[in-house]
Amino acid sequence: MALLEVKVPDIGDFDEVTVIELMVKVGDTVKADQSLITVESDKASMEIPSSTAGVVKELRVNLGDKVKEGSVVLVVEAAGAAAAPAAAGASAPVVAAPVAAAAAPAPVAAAPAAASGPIEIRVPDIGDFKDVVVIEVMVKAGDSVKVEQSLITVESDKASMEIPSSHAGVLKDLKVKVGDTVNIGDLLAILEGTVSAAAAPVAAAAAAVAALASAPAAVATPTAVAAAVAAVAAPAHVPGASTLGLPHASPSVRKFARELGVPLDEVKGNGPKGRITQDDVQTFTKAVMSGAAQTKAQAAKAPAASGGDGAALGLIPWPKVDFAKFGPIERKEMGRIKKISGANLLRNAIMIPAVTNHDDADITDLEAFRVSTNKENEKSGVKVTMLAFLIKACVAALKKYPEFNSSLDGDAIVYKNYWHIGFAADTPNGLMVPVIRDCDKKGVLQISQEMGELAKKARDGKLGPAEMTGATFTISSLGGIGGKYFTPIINAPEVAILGVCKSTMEPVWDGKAFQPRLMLPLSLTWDHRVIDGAAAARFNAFLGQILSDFRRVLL
Ligand code: CAO
Repeated sequence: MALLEVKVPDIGDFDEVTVIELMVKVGDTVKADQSLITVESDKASMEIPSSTAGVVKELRVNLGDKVKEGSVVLVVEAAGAAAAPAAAGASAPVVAAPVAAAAAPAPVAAAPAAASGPIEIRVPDIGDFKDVVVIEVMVKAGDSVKVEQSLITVESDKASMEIPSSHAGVLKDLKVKVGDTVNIGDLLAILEGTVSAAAAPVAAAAAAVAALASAPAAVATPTAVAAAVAAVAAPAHVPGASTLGLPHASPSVRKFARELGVPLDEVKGNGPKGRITQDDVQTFTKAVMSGAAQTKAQAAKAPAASGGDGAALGLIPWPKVDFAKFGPIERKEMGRIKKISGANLLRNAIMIPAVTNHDDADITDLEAFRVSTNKENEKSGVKVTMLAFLIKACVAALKKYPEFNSSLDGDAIVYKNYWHIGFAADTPNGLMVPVIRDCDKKGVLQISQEMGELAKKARDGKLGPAEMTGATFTISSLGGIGGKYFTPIINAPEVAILGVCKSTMEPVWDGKAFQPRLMLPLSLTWDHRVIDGAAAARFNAFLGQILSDFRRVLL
């Protein structure tokens, strides 16, 4: 078996290009024409294919290496006679004819290269390529264009390249847009000419392309052609020509992203110099599919945490105000948790026909019991909180009024025979809702203990997804802070939520006299699609009865 060196083919005018991706490793079996590495200049990126089939024995390049024509990429043990250096008909970039040599007739690019007047700019000879896709348009009608300034970027499955203007002038009419496919000779743009002729380098490079195209078919591989076209598109320096805005990725990654419909400019590149790799595209796709991330297009359609622009709801646009006009400001991006919970709250606030009932519960005796229990249990380290009693009381009310422990599923109501209670926890990163499971089976002490542990985990940012899912009802307590009543937002797909505020001593009429009683304000928000107002009033009244005499929980 012969060992063959695979070398960088003729890459036109490029002195040195950088290796930005290694697509094979030692031990891999490669086919003839399979891409081995990706190289990149400031104007083009291209994949270098193998000239032979076989097994990779040695890699001679590393990421970041500079290579040029003739540099050895790797050593392959050829797979028998059949796979001797890729024969005619297949591609063979390593034997590409010297690109710059031939003095072929000047190609299509230029219409009469003279004087002023309309000038047609056409796609130069791009060899064997058919239907290359326009992936970026860098100019617009009205722009002044210089000779050699890049007009568009096109892409095949093996290379992306910029097509420059053969003339200077003012762009009158642009004939292509992103997504169009173009071929040799296609009209790209019409310029109003201002200078006399196409610049020599372009003409020379274009001639090189023509030479390549007129060479035997075997040499006109995508890579070689890409190199030649890149030579057309590779002036030493073109002010104003820019690849800015084009995501940094190899052609195959671009193609991969396009097939999946992934907006490449939204993908974070983790390759060298921030280049986007296939792994990055896959990670992005997984995140979008799992709901952990959104594309900009999705975010624009869905109401975002900050309100989106309301267009999806047919609302007038969100007011855009330059606050700095009125005084000093500081802008801070919202954290991840706030963004996620904001989007959920907005959906729930908009989509649920929610009503809130306010009521008071007399917790005088319960609070006395709580205080004495805590005294007795001082040594245990577990402090019983009012919220733990509320959870137990709510489970009793949910059992009596099962529609409060249900969810809507299309036209059906799903009643749950388990009682997992979520509680809103205020954390430095935003609101979180840990869930205590099977509260019907747990005592107040155990609930207090679990609540303390979960609240700590929430504040430390250590809650796992399983600890935040599966709730059948939620309680949001602001009792430790203050306030009288509020209107909590239902945590879909639940159908009700209880808001609790700070208890205060109030004079309560007992039929004969006013008595000082500790009253707890309750605010119950419920989904009117599932629950009626009368049921909500009964639920609150029942809850009040339990809280005023906790023995009822046992009934
Ligand atoms: N009335 C009067 N006092 C109350 C009370 C009430 N309803 N509820 C709690 N308190 C008291 C407690 O007894 C405690 O007092 P002591 O320290 O003297 O014993 C103090 O307030 C602090 O309680 P706490 O907040 O630490 O404990 P908790 O069990 O009441 O609440 C938790 C735990 C995690 C729910 C709470 O810390 C929290 O994060 N609350 C905010 C929830 C929230 O943000 N809701 C809004 C959601 S909508 O945006």
